[in-house]
Amino acid sequence: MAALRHLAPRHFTRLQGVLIDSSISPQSRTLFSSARQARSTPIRSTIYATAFTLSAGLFAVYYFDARSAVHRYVLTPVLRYAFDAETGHKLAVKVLRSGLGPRDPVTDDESLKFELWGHSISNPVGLAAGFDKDGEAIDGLFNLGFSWVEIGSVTPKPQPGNPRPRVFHLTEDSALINRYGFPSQGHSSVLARLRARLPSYPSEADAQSASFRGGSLLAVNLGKNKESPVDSPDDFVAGVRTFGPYADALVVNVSSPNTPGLRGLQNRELLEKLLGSVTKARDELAPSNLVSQKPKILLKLAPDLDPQQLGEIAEVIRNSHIDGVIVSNTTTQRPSGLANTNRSEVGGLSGAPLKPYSLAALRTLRAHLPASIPIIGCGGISTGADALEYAKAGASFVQVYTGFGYDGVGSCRRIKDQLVEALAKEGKTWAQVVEEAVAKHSFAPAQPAVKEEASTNGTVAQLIAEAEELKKLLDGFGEKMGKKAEEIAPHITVPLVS
Ligand SMILES: Cc1cc2nc3c(=O)[nH]c(=O)nc-3n(C[C@H](O)[C@H](O)[C@H](O)COP(=O)(O)O)c2cc1C
Ligand SMILES: *[C@@H]1O[C@H](CO)[C@@H](O)[C@H](O)[C@H]1NC(C)=O
Ligand SMILES: *[C@@H]1O[C@H](CO)[C@@H](O)[C@H](O)[C@H]1NC(C)=O
Ligand SMILES: *[C@@H]1O[C@H](CO)[C@@H](O)[C@H](O)[C@H]1NC(C)=O
Ligand SMILES: CC(=O)N[C@H]1CO[C@H](CO)[C@@H](O)[C@@H]1O
Repeated sequence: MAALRHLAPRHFTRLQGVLIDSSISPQSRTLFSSARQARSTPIRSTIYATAFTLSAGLFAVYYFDARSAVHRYVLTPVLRYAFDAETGHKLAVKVLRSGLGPRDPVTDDESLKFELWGHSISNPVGLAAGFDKDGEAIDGLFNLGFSWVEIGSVTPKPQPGNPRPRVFHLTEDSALINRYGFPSQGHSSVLARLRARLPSYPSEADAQSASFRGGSLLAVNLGKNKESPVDSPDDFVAGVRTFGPYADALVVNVSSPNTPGLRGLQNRELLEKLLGSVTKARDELAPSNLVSQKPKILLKLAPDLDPQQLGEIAEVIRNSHIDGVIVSNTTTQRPSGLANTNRSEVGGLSGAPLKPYSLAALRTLRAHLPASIPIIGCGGISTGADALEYAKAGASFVQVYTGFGYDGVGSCRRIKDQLVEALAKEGKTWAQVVEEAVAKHSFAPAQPAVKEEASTNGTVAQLIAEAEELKKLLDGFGEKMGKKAEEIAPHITVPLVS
């Protein structure tokens, strides 16, 4: 500040010197003359001022429109190159939190609408967990056009996560590797933020969902503290009790690569216990005066489970009161095609290279879960075509993270526009595509029971047919017998068939 004060008068003096010096160079003369003209014609300076204000205003309009190319091609890459991955991310959250973030200015197309748990959702593009870990930018994120914002993972107590650096860009691969280790400000900070968002007088429409916006849902991803026992559901149960009244959905994970799936009775029992405790805690929540429904419970899975493990998990889910599944978290696998040398960093890989793994896990799981349990697709989605691919595999809607990080604030709008176009080409709505895929690929409950029914129906029909044959025969026989009997003793009838 002192330096500025010191500098400013000197500059001013020099400028004044240029303006009044008669022995000026041709260049300064130009400067001089234009400056004098500007000074001499107030109208012109007004025009300059207006032009400046207008262009600033235009930039603002451009900036506040999330679709603008400036975000995708200028601001987002600048953010990426000017800062390390984590600082860039933090800055983005700060801007979105400030309420000065850009907005999606377009109403969602009718073809994107779908129904979920009795809610009408305006589009199928959600934000995955991990971007807004502490629930700082919820409304800024909804403003970008997401229909689902999932904050977290939130751990009961605050924890710092792993040492930095813990996020790595693989730009050529459109991917990220992270080993954040769940840094979290803890339940009470995040709860305070959720409470601060509550409208003072929730209207009828508001009360439909914890997002307090029509057509969109708010989810909280529940985490476990590092020092908590691996096999205890307590942290998740605490999460349900804390966030239940403020969320439309709560997400618990069994996606740690350290838990090697569900092989063996012990792991199966562990999952049964976890799902049982969490759904029980939800059922025991007092009815909320804010949100009309109790929160749905979702399970988030890793893509690194093999088909047999997924089958076992699905069986446990079918016998639980879980409302849905998110497939998937990041992968610990490293596909051979990765170009960036950051591929050798330890952590979870996300973005484009994750897509085949997530899709494969989703397809397997869809075949093991009945149509009544929705699956949310996540992993490597950055275009409308990606989203549609997930819908055709039976995902009810999708989530993005890495694609959003690379493409910037307009990413959600762009995916939606591409989807509208792709759906129009197919002559279907999102809901129709999903409904067809789910009907086709889902686990058909009690397959053998259907067969039994069919064979039972068959047997009954056969029995009836046979009985009718028999009845005819007997009728005929009866008639004959009757006649014979009449011949013998006309007053006696033989009731052979009643
Ligand atoms: C930097 C980073 C942090 C993440 N943090 C979390 C988290 O805290 N909890 C969680 O459930 N998933 C977390 N994820 C996983 C994402 O929610 C998502 O499942 C995964 O990145 C796959 O989607 P994508 O390919 O679109 O990024 C994180 C992902 C990234 C890249
Ligand atoms: C690896 O990731 C770090 C952190 O994002 C980044 O600074 C570095 O440039 C990346 N390396 C390469 C080769 O891209
Ligand atoms: C997701 O995967 C990463 C690494 O693959 C792992 O550290 C983490 O525990 C998993 N679960 C969640 C909820 O992110
Ligand atoms: C069996 O019959 C019942 C009752 O008529 C019917 O609802 C059901 O669809 C039939 N099942 C088959 C497989 O035909
Ligand atoms: C965020 C979080 O709590 N992740 C957990 C996912 O589940 C595994 C196994 O239950 C835990 O070890 C992780 O800490």
